[in-house]
Formats: sequence, C-alpha cells, structure tokens
Amino acid sequence: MKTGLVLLAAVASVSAHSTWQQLWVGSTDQATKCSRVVKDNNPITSLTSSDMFCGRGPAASANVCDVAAGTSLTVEMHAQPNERSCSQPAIGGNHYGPVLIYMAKVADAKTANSGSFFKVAEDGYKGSTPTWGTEILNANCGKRSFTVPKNIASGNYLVRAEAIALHAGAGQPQPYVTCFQINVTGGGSANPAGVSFPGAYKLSDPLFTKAIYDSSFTYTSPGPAVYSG
Ligand SMILES: *[C@@H]1O[C@H](CO)[C@@H](O)[C@H](O)[C@H]1NC(C)=O
Ligand SMILES: [Cu+2]
Repeated sequence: MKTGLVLLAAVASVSAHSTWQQLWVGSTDQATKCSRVVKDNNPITSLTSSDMFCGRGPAASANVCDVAAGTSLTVEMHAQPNERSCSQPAIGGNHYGPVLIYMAKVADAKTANSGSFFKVAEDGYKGSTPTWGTEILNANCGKRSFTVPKNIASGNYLVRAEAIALHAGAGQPQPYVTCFQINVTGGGSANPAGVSFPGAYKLSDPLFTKAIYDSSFTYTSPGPAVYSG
C-alpha cells in the first residue's frame, strides 16, 4: 500500500514538471523568438547549480525583442515543451510555490552569461484564502504579466522567470527558470541594485527550511524586495 502510494506520487510529479517558454510584448505574441529555451522541463536540482542563472541547458536566441520602458511584458509557462494549450495546468500536480520575475542589465542579451538581477514581480502565498503563485499562474493559462519599470536605463536586459515548487518538503526546493532577451527603449537613468544567480538563495533561507504543509509555515519572500521603480 505504502509503496503503491509512493509510486503514484512519483508518476504524478513527473507529469507535472513544467517550463517557461513564451514571451508577449504588450499584446504581441513573440512565442519563443526571444527565449533562451531550456533543454527539458525538469526542475533545477540545487540552489547552487549554475542552472540557477538561466535554467537547465538554455539555448541562447539570435533575437532580442524591443520593449518600451513602462509597458507590459508577459511570460508564459506550460508543462510540456512547445505547448500553448490551457487544457492542462501550466504547472500542475502539487507543485505549489512562488512565481518570481527578475531583470538584469547586460551588455548583449544574446551572449550574457552573468547578471545582477533585480526583482520586478512576485506572487508568493497570499489572498484571503491563501493562494500560491503557481495556482494564480494556472488560473491564467500559464501567463504572468508585469510592467517593465519606466525609469530603468535603456539597453539590453535578461528577463529571468522563475517558479519554485515547494511540495517536496523542507530543504528540497525545485526551481524552474528560463530567461528572455530584451532591449529596453525609451528608459530613464535608474540602474537598480541586483543579486546573482546562483548565489541569491540558500537552503537556509526561511522559505526553504519548513515544509509548506507544516501548520506553522509562513511565507517569506526569497531574494530581494520587488523594485518599485
Ligand atoms: C536597442 O534599441 C535601441 C533604440 O531603438 C537601438 O539603437 C539598439 O540598436 C537596440 N539594440 C539591440 C541589441 O537591439
Ligand atoms: Cu515536477
């Protein structure tokens, strides 16, 4: 009985892996044109892995998408590569956890392999009935929109989309990360302070030291506060 349950849980968990894939600039669907598409939909296995930078084995795109400062970007996640359908949850099963979006100014978004990331959006665990960022994502067909801060300097940036599944328990976060290559136009002069990936998160961070099923669990945001612009 116990073995059967464990096996079922393992199967459900595999089918519920996921991957960030597509980008919308305003209402224009850019699909994967400016995405560093990752090699598979598995989670990153360690917070100290180099995969924390832009995901598992990402392939840089030859394209950079122009985005006017102060306008909307949308990142889109689905369980299977090349999927757009809403018939399956974007990140299903029991993959509860926050959704976070960062940006880093880089010299060339097509080749950058490091960056100083500031946070531009976060859905943690909130609401009158507490709701996880991943649940909000599923309710929106995998899409999460945010505003590119109006005052940041123009130039190339990497957008780093992240979901961290926390169902496996204390000390076992499972991040899913993909980067998008953009060129901000018409910006201001701000260069927000940022953090490095890997490096910004530690297993000793409060979010990762207690299981989400623990009655005394409280949400503590990982990484820096959202840059308010
Ligand atoms: C970014 O946009 C600026 C302003 O339109 C343009 O001059 C520059 O060539 C663009 N850079 C890239 C890499 O697209
Ligand atoms: Cu999974």
